[in-house]
Amino acid sequence: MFNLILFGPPGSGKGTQSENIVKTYKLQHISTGDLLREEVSRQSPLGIEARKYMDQGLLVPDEVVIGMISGKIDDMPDARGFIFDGFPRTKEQAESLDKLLEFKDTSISLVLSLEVPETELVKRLVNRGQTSGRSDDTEDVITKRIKEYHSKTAIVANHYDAFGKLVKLKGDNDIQGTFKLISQEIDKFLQPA
Ligand code: B4P
Repeated sequence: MFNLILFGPPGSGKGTQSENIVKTYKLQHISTGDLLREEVSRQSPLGIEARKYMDQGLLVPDEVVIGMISGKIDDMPDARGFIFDGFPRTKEQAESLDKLLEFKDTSISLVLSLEVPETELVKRLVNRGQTSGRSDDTEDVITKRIKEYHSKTAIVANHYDAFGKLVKLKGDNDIQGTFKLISQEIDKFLQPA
């Protein structure tokens, strides 16, 4: 099994590149952002709770997110592997993911960190906000999301770096250019399906 974490600040292209990776390598995509947005649009109790945090640019509490991921992994026992997109976002989430995978006799194979300058992140997300209708794609919420990334999420990279699993990639090329860099790293583990 090949398990990839796509890591990076908000707007670095995790969701965009996950689509390319799924098409080429046939991995199962787990995006906590997408899962949370589905709950919000269904107005489930979890979604109503999550929205309070998302609209302020804050991370949703760990226990909510970890519970969602565990169920998703269990739903796909025959997967070739998983792409974790936007998860883990805290050290606690990283430790929980490691335990969940260990329980299934597998582990994280690779962490690809998309490095993008902050001015470009803001530009991309403000741009997306003009059409996405996402309440968190406004300039003041984007600024808070980036702040939250630096205070709680950036340290997750150190956690995997200590195991020799982290690779940093330049994420401000165009979409195809960035995908080429990503493929070169995945190809060291797994051939396109
Ligand atoms: P996410 O849905 O994960 O969103 P993201 O980090 O903003 O986006 P991503 O990096 O995927 O960027 P994208 O490809 O879309 O999180 C949203 C919120 O959910 C969080 O703030 C938090 O509240 C909550 N949440 C999610 N996971 C959580 C967790 N684990 N724990 C707690 N809370 C959690 O790209 C952005 C834009 O850039 C797009 O418009 C795209 O077209 C453009 N773009 C991408 N690549 C480009 C390129 N190379 N060149 C030009 N434009 C590009």
